[in-house]
Amino acid sequence: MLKRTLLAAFGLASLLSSFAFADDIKLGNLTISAPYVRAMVPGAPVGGGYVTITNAGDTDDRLVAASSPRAAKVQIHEMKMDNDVMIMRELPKGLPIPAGKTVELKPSGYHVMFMQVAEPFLQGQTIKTTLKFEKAGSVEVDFPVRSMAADTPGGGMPGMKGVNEKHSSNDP
Ligand SMILES: [Cu+2]
Repeated sequence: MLKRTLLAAFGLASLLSSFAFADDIKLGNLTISAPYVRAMVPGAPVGGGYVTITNAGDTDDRLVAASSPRAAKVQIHEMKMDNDVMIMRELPKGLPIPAGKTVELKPSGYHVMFMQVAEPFLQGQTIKTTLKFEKAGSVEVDFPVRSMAADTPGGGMPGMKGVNEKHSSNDP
């Protein structure tokens, strides 16, 4: 009897833990979850950051800016195919977070680009980053550093090595 109760309690606890995201951040109508950045190879000046943002409100919002003490500059980028070439560019007006929608920043898509990074991100570190939204305001998010290959379908981001402000990813 006791054993069964313990088992049930354990089962419930593990069920709960798989649904509860301790690092979810609420900011107004927005929920910011599952942030992470990729570890960087030594000497690489840029790193990509990923996060999921849900807008539960009935007004559109927009991720307009980001900053971090670990990077001289942080931009909001998109990656897409252009004439068979994967290109990456800044979204000058930021990334729309439409009402009632979830927007996922993920490899080969939208991302937060950490630029002019003096000390490469190492696995196990936490990169403090401030995300600024047009309506909801600003919030500090801890981005844990995951392995270089985290969530990568087929390797790292192309053309990420040595790219600068005006980067296309035509190079190997
Ligand atoms: Cu980028």
